[in-house]
Amino acid sequence: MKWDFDWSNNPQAISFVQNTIFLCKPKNVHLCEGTKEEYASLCQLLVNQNKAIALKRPNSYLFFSDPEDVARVEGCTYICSKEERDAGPTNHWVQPKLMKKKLKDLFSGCMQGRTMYVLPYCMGPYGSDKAKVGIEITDSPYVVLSMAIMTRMGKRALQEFRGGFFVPGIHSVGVPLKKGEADVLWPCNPKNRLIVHFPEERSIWSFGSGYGGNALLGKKCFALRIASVLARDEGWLAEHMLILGITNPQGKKKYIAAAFPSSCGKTNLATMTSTLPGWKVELIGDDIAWMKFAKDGRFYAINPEYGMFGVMPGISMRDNPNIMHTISKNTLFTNVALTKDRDVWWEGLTEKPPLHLTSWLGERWIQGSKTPAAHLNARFTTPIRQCPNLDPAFENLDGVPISAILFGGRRSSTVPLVYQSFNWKHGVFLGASVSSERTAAAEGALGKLRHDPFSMLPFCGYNMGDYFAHWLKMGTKTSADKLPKIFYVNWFQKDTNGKFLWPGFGENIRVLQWIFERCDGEGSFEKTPIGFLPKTLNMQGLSANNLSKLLHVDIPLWKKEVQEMEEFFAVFEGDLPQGLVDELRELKKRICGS
Ligand code: GTP
Ligand code: SPV
Ligand code: MN
Repeated sequence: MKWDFDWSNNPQAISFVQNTIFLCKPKNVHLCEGTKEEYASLCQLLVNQNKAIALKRPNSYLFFSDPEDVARVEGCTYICSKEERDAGPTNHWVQPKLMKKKLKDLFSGCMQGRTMYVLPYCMGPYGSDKAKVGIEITDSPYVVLSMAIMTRMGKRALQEFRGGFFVPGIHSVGVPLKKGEADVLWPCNPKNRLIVHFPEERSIWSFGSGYGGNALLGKKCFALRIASVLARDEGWLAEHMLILGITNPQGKKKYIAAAFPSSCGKTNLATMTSTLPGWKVELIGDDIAWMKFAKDGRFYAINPEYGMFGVMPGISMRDNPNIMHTISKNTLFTNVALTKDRDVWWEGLTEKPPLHLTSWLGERWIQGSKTPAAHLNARFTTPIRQCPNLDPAFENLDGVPISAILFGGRRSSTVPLVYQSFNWKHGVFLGASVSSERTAAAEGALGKLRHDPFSMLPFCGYNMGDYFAHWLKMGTKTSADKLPKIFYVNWFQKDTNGKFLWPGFGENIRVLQWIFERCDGEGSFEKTPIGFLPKTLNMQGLSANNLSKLLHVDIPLWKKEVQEMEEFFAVFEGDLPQGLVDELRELKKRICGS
């Protein structure tokens, strides 16, 4: 085989590629350079095979996935640490040797008749000592295009390998082709799906799915599951968090990180247009943050990604003009509907759908149809640099200093619009106690309440009890005034008719203003059993009718909440750090009086 550029500075990379060729037996091997021409020719190939539809938007394409391959599959996701205890009670675990054997059987010859693509990529800005590199090997050209947008992928990334550490990831759709056998439009192998992480080896194996977090290995698999293990070992944090910059009317700026579970508002908050005059929000990241202490004792965060893989339904010019601009070109759409004039449509884009559409199932769809035209987890994949509110510090090598950390979930009752933790330890408890109604971002029953600590339940690469302890420990490494302040938010309370009580989106700036002020020790607040609540918010230009409901702490509901938490935390048995045991006991005392 001819190597069209130099990998010789990393012998491990070469043997990883060679071993994978030997195992998977592809028809061709393509080492990705990451050029525009390469991208264009892959798009053309997919259009020629009817796997992609060229859209009216410049350089944009639509894909329909197999109806059985539409979201992350947490039931098939494994953390195969050497010891079962290190995967913890919230991860699936199989003994690594057994899992390796199973994987070798599955991957053996799995790329027959297909091209194997080798993607070197960098998570984080080139030259940053916070950045880390990986190689994804995949037999899905859709994955190549997506990774080309989501990461810094190609020849340039190889320079960052510096002869050393990289995360190897092997991905296959799991559908070998016999000689002359025709391919299907979205190959996948739902019966044999496995998304496997070997934390000690820092390696990833993914089989059978071509969708999102299952297949774009730089994202959840590397930047969260493997990186959380690296972060534990090296003393930093890899989190499922957006990062945004917020500037007040006087021109003072702060950075905020926020962890909300999948499909609970990270992309929309990080890209929002403020409705309050003079306040501005700018985007650093919409899904993942890597945070480290700097010499000045503060946390600095980078966004390891280079694109956004965002939820499509609900995005509109009214609620999110920045995203609408971002996706106007160079964007991949998956599982949205197709209009007659080769554009895309999804529920929420316009009040009324067009008369005729092709649904995400590839079927004729007419106005009034009972099933949605776009899948609930339909997504856009778009270059983050196209976002009009991108922060000038986006590629700062050291990252940006974090003043506040927000936790939150989708809760139709109980949890008020916003409250502040008493201190770091109580804040870690708030993170650990996040629960949220389930969304379409992963398989499972929609709307069902589940605990999702730090919004990391599906993404923590080790024992979550140890993860809580790691967070508590981070709070002891600097003085309290340098630690980010911790808050809990909930945009999703509903009235008895099921209508949202809070308008959300750009109006969330009112909550961010209070948070901004609290970081400076300002802003009105009162102490309640659950934390500090605002006495009021800046409601200029908006009806304050619902505000008292939104900021109410309902004690009977909180009694139930405490009971729920006790049941959930019991799962960790002896692995739950004492600090959290204490916090839960104190909360119970404040709520129940005993
Ligand atoms: P992942 O990419 O899965 O991690 O999701 P995310 O956390 O980035 O969520 P995203 O911003 O894409 O929002 C998901 C859904 O929540 C969309 O349907 C949005 O319309 C809706 N949403 C986001 N922000 C708000 C808000 O402030 N209020 C309400 N009511 N809905 C919101
Ligand atoms: C999430 O589910 O949190 C996502 C989408 O961001 S995926 O990349 O598919 O995991
Ligand atoms: Mn996410």
